[in-house]
Amino acid sequence: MKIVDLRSDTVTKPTPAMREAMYRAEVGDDVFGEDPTVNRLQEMAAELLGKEAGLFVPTGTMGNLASILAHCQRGDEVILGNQAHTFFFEAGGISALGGVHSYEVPNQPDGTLDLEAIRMAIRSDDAHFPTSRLIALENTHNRCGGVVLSVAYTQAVGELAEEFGLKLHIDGARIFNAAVALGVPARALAAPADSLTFCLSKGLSAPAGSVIVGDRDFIRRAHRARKMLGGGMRQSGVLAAAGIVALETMVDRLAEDHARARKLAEGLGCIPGIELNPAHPATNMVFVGLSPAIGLSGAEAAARLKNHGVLVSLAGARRFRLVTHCWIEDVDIDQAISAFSTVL
Ligand code: TLP
Repeated sequence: MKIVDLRSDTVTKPTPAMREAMYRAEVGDDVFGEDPTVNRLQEMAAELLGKEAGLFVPTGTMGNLASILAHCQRGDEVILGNQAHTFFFEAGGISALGGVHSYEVPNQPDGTLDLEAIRMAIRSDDAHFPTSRLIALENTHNRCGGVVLSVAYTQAVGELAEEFGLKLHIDGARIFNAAVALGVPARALAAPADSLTFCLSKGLSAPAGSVIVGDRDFIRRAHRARKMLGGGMRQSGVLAAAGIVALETMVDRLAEDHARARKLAEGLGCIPGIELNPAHPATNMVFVGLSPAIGLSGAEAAARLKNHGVLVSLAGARRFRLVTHCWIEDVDIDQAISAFSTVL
């Protein structure tokens, strides 16, 4: 039986072209800035996102953390969504390691933070308060359903940040999914931000790695933070080579993942007991709820789906997340729909 792994797009493996490029990669000591392949990836990333410079980091988590450390001092505050990956899933690193305080603003269902709520969260200059330093957005927004923040919204937040002398960081782990879904260049989504992290290891299918982009001075500080966090990887051109292939060959095809996510949602929507948000999927994620009529817990349903070769991740007691990616084909979508239909 074929295993249809819809737990995440992080399960994607390097393509044959990536393995070939990894084998052939020219390398050097990247902590000295001497790995030509890493340097090429960083330049490509900066160019694509319309920023001065880039920095290759091992993970999206380190990319967000190094960016926040490069923007903030201890006791500074970052305003971010209460559903943000950085708030939820990054082990509290910004406060544990950076002494950075978080101010959580409720994410709206469309992944945005209400502009007025951000404005209210910005502290006045008072010794009682932490110092507001940074606003962080997430695009696409994972826990809000893989939804996309528009260029106009991002610009509005950028203007607000500027009005109060704050910086704007974007967790753009899946920024290329957002760009493809909106039909805009990724640089348009990055333009209002001072920094952005994107991942090569998710829908773009590289084995590991993320890139931070921003201006040269910011990247210099992020480079120091990366070293401090233990992320100076030496001959990491072997990994960067796969990242270059990812950027060259895997971006446009993300539209196929989005189309398959829609097909999956359509099929699941016909099964009694399944609850879906009719406005979704916006990109490659389908969140599925179980109606009270279904007498199984989420964990029980997931275990039964696994017996039918379909892997999903739990996103709540009775909620799953299903993520399409380049290793998922049309027949796999059919297998997933029929497994749900049998199990429920
Ligand atoms: N997200 C993973 C899990 O951690 C939930 C996933 O399967 O989706 N930002 C966003 C928006 C992310 O979704 C993720 C990973 C990260 C950052 C962290 O990236 P990594 O895993 O490379 O540290």
